[in-house]
Amino acid sequence: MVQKVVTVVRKNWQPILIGIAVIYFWSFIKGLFSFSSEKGIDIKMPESGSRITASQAKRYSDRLYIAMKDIGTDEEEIYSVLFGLTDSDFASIFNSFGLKRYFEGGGVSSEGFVGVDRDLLYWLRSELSKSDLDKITMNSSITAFI
Ligand SMILES: [Ca+2]
Repeated sequence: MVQKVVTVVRKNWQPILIGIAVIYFWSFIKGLFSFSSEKGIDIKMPESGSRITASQAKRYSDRLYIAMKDIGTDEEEIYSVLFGLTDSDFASIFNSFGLKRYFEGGGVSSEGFVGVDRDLLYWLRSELSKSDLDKITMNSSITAFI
């Protein structure tokens, strides 16, 4: 039996190797590309009591997006937006941000079919380290990162 398997493998090592390579390649491609059908969940946070107007929320969410969308992260810019805010204030920014496509592989925004639409919390958690998030918690009354 074992002898037979060894003989079959010996005779067919090329197609077996190709088969394994195809499976590896496919799982790699699948991990790399998440198609637009795999959307994040668009949940709104409760804004009641927010001190931030809709247009301010838009400006703040744009600033956060610009601070995160390229390779690396502009932590200082994120701090300058979020420090001093409350949960309700943050909710206004979160809701204004909506879903933006994020490519985990490079920590960057994505215009094409690569990446997955993610909300602001996902973006911030991906872009910032635990100590960055703790810093925001300590310098604001935002509880989303606790
Ligand atoms: Ca980034």
